[in-house]
Amino acid sequence: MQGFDVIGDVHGMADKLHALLKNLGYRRHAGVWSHPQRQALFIGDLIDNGLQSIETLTTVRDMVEHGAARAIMGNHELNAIGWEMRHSQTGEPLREHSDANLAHHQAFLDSIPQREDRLPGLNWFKTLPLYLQLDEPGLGPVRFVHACWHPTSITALQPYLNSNHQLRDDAWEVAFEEGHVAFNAVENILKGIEIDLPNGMSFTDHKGKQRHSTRISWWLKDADNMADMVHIPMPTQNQHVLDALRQRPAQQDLLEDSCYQGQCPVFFGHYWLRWPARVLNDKAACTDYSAGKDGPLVAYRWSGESILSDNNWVSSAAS
Ligand SMILES: [Mn+2]
Repeated sequence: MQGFDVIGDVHGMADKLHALLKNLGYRRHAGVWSHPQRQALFIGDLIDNGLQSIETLTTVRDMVEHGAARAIMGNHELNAIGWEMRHSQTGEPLREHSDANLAHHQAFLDSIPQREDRLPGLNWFKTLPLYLQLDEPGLGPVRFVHACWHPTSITALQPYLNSNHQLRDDAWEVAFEEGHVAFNAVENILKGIEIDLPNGMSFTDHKGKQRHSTRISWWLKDADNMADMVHIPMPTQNQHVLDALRQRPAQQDLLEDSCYQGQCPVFFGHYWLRWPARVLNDKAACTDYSAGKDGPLVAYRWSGESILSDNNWVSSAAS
């Protein structure tokens, strides 16, 4: 094994997935994509947005079952499970069937309209680890998580996980119970850490909604001010917020608790970055370049290097 090809959020775009696998040198044998020396690693969010859910799940699941790939859970797999599962006491779906939640999940429901046809995929999602920490011979230590490597949350989650870092069968209800320690920890690692903006500040998101809290750029090694620490979309429209945050010193306790202090590389997806791909620093790389919309599907080809490099990106676009 020479390394992992860390593949970003596929979001139901099977054509991009197959183009990327081809560009990475994977070939189809008896219906299953594989590489003689490498393993693919899917960083979560296989579904929603695109309409090729069945093709995507077939490709990825076959690869995982034949040892050609590994996969971890994204927030969209988690939400898909919560959409179908019912609470043992109340009988309500674990994830509310609100209009907003439905809108996020519609493409998956449309591509597999019958519930009984969705169940095998959903049962497979339940087996996905919430994160992975690997140390393969010849490669060295490396970490994978969908949105945020947050040691405090990973520690808090331990009672709810089995030894393969899968959520235990009896932990699903609390993982969807707002305010519960398991809920908070799952939110942090699968959706990213959010902080409230100070003094009632808000920004406009891509749907025109005013938001009073924002994701933090947890991969930062250091930050001078609060503008450096937060992940605010559409910087030109939200310049006033960034200017105000720039006047505030970085919160040191937040840097220490939430920003990545690890010595080994960490890979994640989730943040809808824009091509061209670049590593965020020498230990952190996000592989989500918006394949779920108009971006390419992207992989970082990791071969054991402890310092990440922009020479190792491969995309689904014509090579
Ligand atoms: Mn995501």
